[in-house]
Formats: sequence, C-alpha cells, structure tokens
Amino acid sequence: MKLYDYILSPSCYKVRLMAALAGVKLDIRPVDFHPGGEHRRPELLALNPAGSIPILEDADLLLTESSAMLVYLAAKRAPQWLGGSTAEEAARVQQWLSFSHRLTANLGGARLHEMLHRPGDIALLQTQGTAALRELEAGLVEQNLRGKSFLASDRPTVADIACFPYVALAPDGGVSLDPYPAIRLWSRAIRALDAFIEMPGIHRLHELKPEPQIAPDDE
Ligand SMILES: N[C@@H](CCC(=O)N[C@@H](CS)C(=O)NCC(=O)O)C(=O)O
Repeated sequence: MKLYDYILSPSCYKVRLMAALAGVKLDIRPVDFHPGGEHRRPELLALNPAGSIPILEDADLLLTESSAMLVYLAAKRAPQWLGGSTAEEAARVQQWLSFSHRLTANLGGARLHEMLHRPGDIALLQTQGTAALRELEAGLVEQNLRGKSFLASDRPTVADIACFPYVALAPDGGVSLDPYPAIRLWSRAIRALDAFIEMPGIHRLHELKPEPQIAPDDE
C-alpha cells in the first residue's frame, strides 16, 4: 500500500498511525508539501484533483479522503477498530468521523495560518476550533458517564484516530488545550495504545501536566 505523505501533516499522520495500530506496512512516498507545493502539481492532481494529501493507493484502489483510508486499513487488517457492534455505536463512529473534518478545517486552518502564514481569518478559525474542542470534551464526558473511555465505544475505533491528530496539534494554531481534562485523559489513553507512533512536533506538555490541585482554602 502506497501512502503519499508529508511528515508534518496531521491528516497523513492519521493514516500512518492507523496503519501502525493495524499492523499494516506502508510504502511511504514523501510529498514536498511545503515549501514545494508538490500536491498541487500535475502528477498528484491527476491522482487527487482536490489537491490535498494524504493519497492512498492499493492496487486498483485510490483513496483521497483520510476517513476512508482509516476504514479501509481497519477493515482489511484490524476490523475491531471499525466499531459498530450496535447501531448506536456504528452511528457514533460516523458522527465523529464527520466531525473530524471540521477539526481539519478549523484547528488545521489555524495551524496552517500560524505556521505557514496561510491567509485566513485566524480569530474565526480559533473561535471555531475552540467550539469544536468544547464539543469533543462534552462528548467524552458523556462517554465517561457511560463508563466508556473512547469516542464511540469502550475501546478505540477509527473515530478516535480521525480526531486525535488535529486535537493534539491545536496549540500550533494558538488554540489552548488546557481547559479540557477529558480530552487530556483521552489523549493519554490513545498514546498508551500498543504500537502507537508519534508525529514529530506533536505536543506533549498538555498531557504531562499534573491534574489541577484543589487548595485547602477552595474546599
Ligand atoms: N479531506 C482530506 C483533507 C486533508 C487535508 O486537508 N490535507 C492537507 C494537508 S494536512 C492538505 O493537503 N491541504 C492542501 C493545502 O493546504 O494546500 C482528508 O481528510 O483526507
């Protein structure tokens, strides 16, 4: 399986992470996303007219959406990652896969603006990114009340892998992760998975922070 990849792309990292967790070896084809803009040149536009990466090729199959890639890798080699043992769980997986594309737009957009000086309304992107993080936090708290540690189930699914990278990299776009204890615990649980791989530059300070202490006077 060949992945057209950029090492600092959170969308590409989703696919590398899912492949590692599913035990799939990828043939990595590096793309000069920055500064070269290779993803917008004819060779790659012929594969993906949308001009984005990742792109995954497996024999005759060509995929240009990361959520589809996660589902494909899981279905092929690690079906337990698909979730969906009940109708409710299947729907939750789809809900969070769709949500993950909002994270790409807002947290990813803020990151591109701050790191690569892409044009855009940074205040709006950060506001939308913060709203998305609040939604994720609320979703995780609800799951915790149901006794579940992950977004769709009591075990991780493709939905968690789809959401994790842009959340972990939110500080690159100037969006703080500090106010979200449930996100912190969820990130730790993902990092603790067997075969988890890091992305260079991904933030750890948020997760390494001690839990807030309640001072005796506050009690
Ligand atoms: N829908 C795509 C979007 C992926 C995406 O936004 N990729 C970024 C890199 S992280 C990209 O190629 N953006 C094009 C650009 O900024 O020029 C997916 O999730 O696979």
